[in-house]
Amino acid sequence: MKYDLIIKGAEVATAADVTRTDIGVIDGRIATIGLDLGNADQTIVATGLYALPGGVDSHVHISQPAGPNVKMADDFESATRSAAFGGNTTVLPFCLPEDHQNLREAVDAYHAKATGNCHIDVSFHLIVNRTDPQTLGQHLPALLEAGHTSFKVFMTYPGMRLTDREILDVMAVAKKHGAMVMVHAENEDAIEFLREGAELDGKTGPYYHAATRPVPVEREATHRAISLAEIAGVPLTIVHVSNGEALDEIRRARVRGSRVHAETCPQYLTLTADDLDRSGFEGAKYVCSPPPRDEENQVACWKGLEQGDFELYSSDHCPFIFASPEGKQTDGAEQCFRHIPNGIPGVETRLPLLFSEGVNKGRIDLRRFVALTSTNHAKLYGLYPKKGTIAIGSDADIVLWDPKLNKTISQDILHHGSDYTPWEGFNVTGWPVTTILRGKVVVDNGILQDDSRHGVHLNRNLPGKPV
Ligand code: DUC
Ligand code: ZN
Ligand code: ZN
Repeated sequence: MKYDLIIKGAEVATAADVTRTDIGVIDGRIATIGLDLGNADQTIVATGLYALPGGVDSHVHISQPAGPNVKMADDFESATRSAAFGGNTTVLPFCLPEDHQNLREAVDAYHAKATGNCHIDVSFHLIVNRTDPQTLGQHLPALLEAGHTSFKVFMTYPGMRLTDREILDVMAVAKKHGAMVMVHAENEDAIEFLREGAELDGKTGPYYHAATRPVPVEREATHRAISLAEIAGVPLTIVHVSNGEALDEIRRARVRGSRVHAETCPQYLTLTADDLDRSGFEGAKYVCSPPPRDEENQVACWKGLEQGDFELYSSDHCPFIFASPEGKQTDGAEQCFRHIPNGIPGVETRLPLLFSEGVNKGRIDLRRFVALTSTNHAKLYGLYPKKGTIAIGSDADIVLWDPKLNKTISQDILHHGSDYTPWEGFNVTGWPVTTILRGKVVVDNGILQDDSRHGVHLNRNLPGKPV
């Protein structure tokens, strides 16, 4: 057999095994896994490296409308470039309808933004922020059938949040079509109560973003979301879980027999609310929702990863420029935290942070790293086994990983559209050196190889079960 590409000499890791073997690629797919493969047009010698399934980051925000006069720092070109440098080959951004758009028009507009601009593959989750009969009766079912098999609902943010009844109505559509409901679990009324109190007391700096979204706000909403899903009879995914009490709600639900999936993010493992208390307006760089907590909750989230409670580890990449009136310094933000755009960049640093803090520190093994960063995302969101593994017939989406490469994370070495990283100065060991999408090298040793932007949109199957 003549291969287009052979990767030789790597330790090949999947969610199940780590084996020293070679990989032969034909027409963008893995054709053979074994030794002595013979000839290829291109051979990459990867001795001393791991070959991992390309990262699948199932929670990113790209070119998402973010309010009047605020602009997200990444478009599809810059976000997918940054993701590729970070060892990812697929990202799943959220499609949020603007006020004048219905859900179908919003998806069309996202396709127009993404087409021809992606360095890696993408697939859109939907955000359901309206529950009128046309949305629930026509647009959502048609889009689910067309392969957008997951959507997110919000329990916070005026204009986005749904009532309990609305969430139930949306869940009923998910049930009919077998789709996955993702929930942003924070109690908006409780937040507004606390926010008004903070404002009256003159507590308006970035830190009070965290103080007015304390753990019970998330714990209560997590419990309620799970209860609603039990009532509607659907599985659900709680995204960006930040603390031990919310995770306890998920554990208890599973003991009851509920199918609840859970995601956490690097910010809940490595940052704390004290970061929002940095001097001047620096704390705004760390404003995201839910906010980073304290060290005790970091430990609880690490335990959740170690024990297998979290199936997903995503970036929640939601980038804004710090030094811009269209970003973190938008009108009114320096006067009150209420106006600071929520979100931080992180698609490029997700994998190195978990490898360094998780694998190198003995908290998780390499197979679990692969499951948390790639395989489970592909399984849960209907992309497996095309994505998320190294197996015969799968897309040849492979990241070559140098487990010994030491880097200090810094804005200078990243490729996102934001002007800062929350992990400035954070030291990591383990870094992606080559990212391969469907058999083509996209990034090699810090250089974008091929700017022809081969990424495509993927229609997805129905959700499967993570490992
Ligand atoms: N929710 C997200 O999922 N991402 C960023 C901000 C938010 O509230
Ligand atoms: Zn969210
Ligand atoms: Zn998010």
